[in-house]
Amino acid sequence: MLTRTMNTALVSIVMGSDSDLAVMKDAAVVLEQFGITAEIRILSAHRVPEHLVTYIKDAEGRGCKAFIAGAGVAAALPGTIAAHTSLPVIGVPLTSNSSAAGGLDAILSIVQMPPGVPVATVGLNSAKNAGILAAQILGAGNETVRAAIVSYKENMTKDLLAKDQKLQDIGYKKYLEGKA
Ligand code: RP5
Repeated sequence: MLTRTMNTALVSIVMGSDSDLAVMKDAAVVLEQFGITAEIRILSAHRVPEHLVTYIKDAEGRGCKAFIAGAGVAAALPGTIAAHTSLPVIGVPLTSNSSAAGGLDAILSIVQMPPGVPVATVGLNSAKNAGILAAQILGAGNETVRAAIVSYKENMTKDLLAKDQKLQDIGYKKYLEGKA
């Protein structure tokens, strides 16, 4: 577990709307597994721009080390955060009921940043990967977190190999029946 003081979240998870929360909570879940403290906020770059900028500075001042930002449609949130901080920003493009492009609008809004203002963009709705990437960034300077990530990856390997073994043992028909 990383050390923390009161009100210190090492990772800030921000989203543009509460309609994003069902997906974005995946980042919080995986960070919790790694023992990393996170806080979750709803702060749209378009709807509450001044509040967002105030929050970014506040989070930095309290010891935040990385931002994860999820948004749909004209997804300005990750880029706006990146414009206001020197900390790493991970962007999560989200599908949204308002999207006429199935989430492609958000992908393009988030991924194509101008030189000098990068946002590390994960896949559509991939908040879990955003959480893992944030942990890997923090783990580069913290052996405890790094060990937790190594253990997570080892378990993933074991799980996959066990599935392959089961497939060899029972064949694809029974395997699929078991999944149904
Ligand atoms: C974006 O607009 C949000 O990130 C959300 O994905 C999308 C739609 O927001 P709501 O209309 O559901 O609040 O800013």
